[in-house]
Amino acid sequence: MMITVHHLEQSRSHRVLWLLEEPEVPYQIKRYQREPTILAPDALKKVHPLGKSPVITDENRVVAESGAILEYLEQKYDHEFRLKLSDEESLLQSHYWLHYAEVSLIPLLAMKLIFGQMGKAPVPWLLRPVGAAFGKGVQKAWLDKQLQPHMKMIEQHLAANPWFAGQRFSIADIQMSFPLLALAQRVGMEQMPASQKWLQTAQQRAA
Ligand SMILES: N[C@@H](CCC(=O)N[C@@H](CS)C(=O)NCC(=O)O)C(=O)O
Repeated sequence: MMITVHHLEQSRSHRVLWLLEEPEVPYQIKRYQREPTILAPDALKKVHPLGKSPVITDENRVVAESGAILEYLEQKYDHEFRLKLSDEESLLQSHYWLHYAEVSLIPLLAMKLIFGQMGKAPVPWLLRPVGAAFGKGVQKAWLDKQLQPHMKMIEQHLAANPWFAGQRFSIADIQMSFPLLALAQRVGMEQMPASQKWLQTAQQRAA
């Protein structure tokens, strides 16, 4: 039985497709469209109780969480070591960025999205000016300051290393692609030339 990627449009599920394309593992895609609320449709809850994407099915297994999926697929299918790392230092780096992306960086970027939307629907139109001012205030006084050291750390790392795990492209780069694309869109990367270069180089890969 083939791997099925339960793929929600415009979501971090692109990471799983990218990973499968790197070592050219055969897979099929089941597509899901977002509801008008931008939430995932209920059909995804039939695959996994949280109903989030990405989630994959492989034989009789269901695997969720992007980081766990990337590690599972790499372990099981990257027979030719196209992505697998072997030296301890790179592995440590790869683990760090794999977890850091979802646990530390993405929650701040999700807040950026939410506070940036407070002047728009579905907030009732009468409250939108107040919502917009509140959202801007929180971003300026707190959120943007929180994001600064993250941006500095990422930029310094990519100025010193071509890839997140060091010298070789790895699942850490695939995992970090989602928050870096969100950073580029929601915050801007004018102060991050090495990160911009990383994004361009990563996007030029055939996979
Ligand atoms: N930490 C999870 C997050 C999964 C997640 O929240 N996915 C979003 C798409 S980017 C989703 O399914 N959103 C729709 C919803 O929450 O209903 C992962 O990395 O897989």
